[in-house]
Amino acid sequence: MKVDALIFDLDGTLADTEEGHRLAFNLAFERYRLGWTWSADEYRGLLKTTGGKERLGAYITQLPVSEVERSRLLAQVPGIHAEKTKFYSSVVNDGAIPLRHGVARLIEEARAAGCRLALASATTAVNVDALLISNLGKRGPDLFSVVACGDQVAHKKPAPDIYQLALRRLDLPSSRAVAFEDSANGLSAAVAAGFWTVVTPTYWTEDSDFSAAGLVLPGLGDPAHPLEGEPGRALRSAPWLTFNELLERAGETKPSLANQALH
Ligand code: XBP
Ligand code: MG
Repeated sequence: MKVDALIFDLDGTLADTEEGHRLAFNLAFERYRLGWTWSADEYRGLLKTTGGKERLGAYITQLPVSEVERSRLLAQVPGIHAEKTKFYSSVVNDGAIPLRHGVARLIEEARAAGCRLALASATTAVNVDALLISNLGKRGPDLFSVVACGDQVAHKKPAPDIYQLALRRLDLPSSRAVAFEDSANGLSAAVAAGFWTVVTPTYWTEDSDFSAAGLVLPGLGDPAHPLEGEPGRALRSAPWLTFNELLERAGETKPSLANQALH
């Protein structure tokens, strides 16, 4: 399989961002004097809804309040979310959220091989630039030929829309690209768009069904952070996922024959 592009999800895949999002939501709740605080446990459950605004809406919908109060709260979602995004992007701009191990390495290997890069994320556009610039320098965003994100599509993951948008903008069929995800919703979206997908779960997403993935790994790994038990468990050539092994694996297995790495 010729791979002309790698398409990365952002939150959880490029970087482990959800603790930052959770703290930013709680700061926005304080600013709005809502009396809400999302614990890590509660937030893990809320993450089943993709999209911060949609997540807030789902949370309000289940609150034991009158319909009048519910409508009042729902009308505040855009404002609360905008406040949250301000808090979140300042945390990212302070460099508090690094890329996951192996992401920069694989991006470099792909670029050296002439393979394009794209992003397909539910997160708000300003968060994308903040993360790429804080981790890859001011030219970070330029490394990505396409950034499909946030409200550019009506239906967020698990709908395939954001991946289909990225493909249209890349002018590629899904058979010429590989997707990278961290969550069940993200994997469903990528598979529905026809991708062979690598999944690297995080604490926030690990208890999910990833059987439709082409490859499941605890991370991408790199020489300074080799994957335990690799090569030999899920990988063949190195203790991290190399671009060359990615090409080999993407060309071989159908998603239903996924090789699951033991965690
Ligand atoms: C993950 C999401 C996002 C973030 C929060 O997106 O669902 O909503 O949790 O960001 P992905 P916003 O995994 O597709 O990158 O509050 O800006 O939505
Ligand atoms: Mg994600």
